[in-house]
Amino acid sequence: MEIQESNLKPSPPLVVVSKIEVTDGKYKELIDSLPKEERFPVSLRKYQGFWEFQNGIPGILAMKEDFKPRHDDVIVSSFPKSGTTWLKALTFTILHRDKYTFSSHPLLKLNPHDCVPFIELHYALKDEQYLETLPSPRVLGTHVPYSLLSDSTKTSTCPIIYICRDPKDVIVSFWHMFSKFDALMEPLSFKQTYDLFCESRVPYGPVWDHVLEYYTKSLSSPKKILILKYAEMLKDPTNGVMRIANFIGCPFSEEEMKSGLVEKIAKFCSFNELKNFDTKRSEGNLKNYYYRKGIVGDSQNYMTPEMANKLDEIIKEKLCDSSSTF
Ligand code: PAP
Repeated sequence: MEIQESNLKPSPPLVVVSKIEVTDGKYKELIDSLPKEERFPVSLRKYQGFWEFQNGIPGILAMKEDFKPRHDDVIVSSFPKSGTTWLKALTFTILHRDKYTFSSHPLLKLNPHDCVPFIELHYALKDEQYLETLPSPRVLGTHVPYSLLSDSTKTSTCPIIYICRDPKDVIVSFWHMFSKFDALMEPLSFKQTYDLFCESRVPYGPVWDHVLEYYTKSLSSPKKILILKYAEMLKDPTNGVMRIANFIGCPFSEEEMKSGLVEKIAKFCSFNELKNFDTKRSEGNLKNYYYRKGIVGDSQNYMTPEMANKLDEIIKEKLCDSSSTF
């Protein structure tokens, strides 16, 4: 079944969960008992090793308890600012390539986050029923670490694609995005953001544990979790498109390959194209924050060599060299 644009809800930025009032008494006592971080502009609490928006925790807990994927769902996951929007666009386009032509594609009119909603966001908004209204096969997104996914998600056969990116570039992207939310929260300086990252005290952090959990699980369950690296994807997007298609069980036929479809999808979901679609449909709109530069190594323009080295050392130590090349 085709996705009807009129049935899709525009996806608010995930940061709105930080403003949801927690009225649900069910989780209040637990949340109040968790370690708190107040230096981030919105209160964070540490739950099972990860810092989360205090007001987003009920959504994460409800999702963990309740969410049951369909057998043909595809889940895309990431630490924020690691290439989520790109991965959503690619996976959606690859999975639904028989349904839409490029000239009348939903991504021309909708942001990838509208086509591929965040599961925990809809739980946080108490609107999880919305996910049930989406036709199969669904592509669904999450920023939640592997350990906080529901048991059904972990034991189901539905594939999980995880994208990771050099944390130094993640920090820069993260800082730019949060600076744009000055109407919602007091912006931090770059140095303050960097320091909080080094201390792991940022939403969904520590970033290294987030990566490590999915990475470790992918080693024991390579059919369940595919790890993609932002820098590799940027270098060879065509290869990335084929890897995603193979992993989710819809490899390209010879005919499709010959017609150049793989390259066409890579181009359709490239930074310039997605940004262009976004600019056309939402002039000056908040959503422009999803597309900034889309490059590797922008951290060099923000961090001194000492700052970069310190972070590289932390990453090396925390990842035990297991996936230290992003
Ligand atoms: P989210 O967590 O808010 O969803 P996410 O999409 O993970 O953000 O990351 C945004 C980054 O991906 C931005 O990086 P930058 O700030 O360093 O520029 C954005 O520019 C980049 N990005 C978005 N789309 C693409 C794309 N098609 N190709 C490469 N990079 C992209």
